[in-house]
Amino acid sequence: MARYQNIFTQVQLAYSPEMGMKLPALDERRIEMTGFSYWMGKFGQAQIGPIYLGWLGLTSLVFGFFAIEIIGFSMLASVDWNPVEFVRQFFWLGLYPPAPEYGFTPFVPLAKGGWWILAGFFLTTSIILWWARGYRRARALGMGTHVSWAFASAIWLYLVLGFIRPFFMDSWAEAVPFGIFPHLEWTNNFSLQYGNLFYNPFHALSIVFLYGSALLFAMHGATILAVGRYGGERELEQITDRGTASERAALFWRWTMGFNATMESIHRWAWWFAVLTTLTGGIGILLTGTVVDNWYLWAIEHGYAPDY
Ligand code: 07D
Ligand code: 07D
Repeated sequence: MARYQNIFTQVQLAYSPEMGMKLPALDERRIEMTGFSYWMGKFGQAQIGPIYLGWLGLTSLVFGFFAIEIIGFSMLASVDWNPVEFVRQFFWLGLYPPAPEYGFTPFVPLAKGGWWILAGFFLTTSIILWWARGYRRARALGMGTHVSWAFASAIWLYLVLGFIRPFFMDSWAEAVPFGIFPHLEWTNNFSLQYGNLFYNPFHALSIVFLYGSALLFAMHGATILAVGRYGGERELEQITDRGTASERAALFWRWTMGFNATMESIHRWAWWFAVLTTLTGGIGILLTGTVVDNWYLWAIEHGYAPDY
């Protein structure tokens, strides 16, 4: 049997499915249906299922479906219910929040932004239920809840953009519209309106962590692949034994830059960089228009931009 396995040489098991260990917290809500897929096996495990779909997962999907329906039908209505135009113009169609005269009141006529509030409510409910699902599944497996807290950081930025900042600005009109290009236009206009986001130091921090995440992911992914021939992805033996893939991986970085992460610390680096991208981002957006009206003027005043 091939010992050095990669995407081209791997052996795919297709016998009785692996059902996982017996856990007291696992109940009948697990759907025991399983199957095998050759092509999924090229990307990850060939085995599909069993999947757990409890109430949190089910309700999350239902609310997500409501949100997508509202967004989709609003977009369809905006092209006079013409399906051909809907497909042709899809990337440019949008569902917009209420105009500034409605302030932050929840009671807005549906056609005047009420649909946006409703869709946002359903999407947010769906996302929060999905968060809770992840948290509960991790607990049921006796794991830490790191995935959930990283997801919470993304949800923080999402909530700042669509709810928390509009609340402090007392206007739904500040929130992001739904739609592919409409949300990019919002991003561009936001930067222009508040004096160029490049002068917002939290935007800069967020970029540092975003770029840092890509760099760390590239380094870590590449390092583990490079020691795949020594079984680098089988982590436990790697940590305790000498002369292993893990030790070579560490030595590679110590030789090239004089310092190396450990098997544990590299994952902490990755987690923190990803989490801090949206955490600092959310702070930067929340400060915009509430505390700072024009980042360029702010930057000149604080010696962050040159005063030409
Ligand atoms: C690869 C994992 C898979 C996830 C995907 C996203 C939807 C939305 C909705 C048709 C990395 C699925 C998308 C379900 C469909 C409708 C109504 C994750 C991966 C493939 N953006 N943004 C995109 C969202 C904001 C910005 C793409 C969401 C802010 C820029 C996609 C949110 C600002 C660019 C998308 C959100 C902003 C994009 C690819 C929420 C500032 C691009 C995303 C909930 C942060 C890029 C045409 C991707 C693009 C892009 C989704 C918020 C800026 C449609 C769901 C308001 C500058 N954004 N975005 O791959 O190609 O993520 O746009 O907050 O250039 Mg965005
Ligand atoms: C959006 C978190 C929410 C997502 C959630 C996921 C679903 C889909 C379905 C999978 C992304 C929900 C998922 C619903 C599920 C399926 C099928 C994370 C999100 C909960 N910028 N900029 C950032 C750069 C400029 C602007 C961050 C670079 C200009 C605004 C990032 C440049 C102007 C905002 C970043 C650049 C401008 C940002 C986003 C360069 C436009 C934000 C981080 C080189 C002209 C956001 C503080 C992120 C932010 C943001 C990068 C330029 C505007 C680091 C590299 C000057 C308004 N920008 N930007 O992870 O936090 O987003 O700012 O020019 O709001 Mg910027």
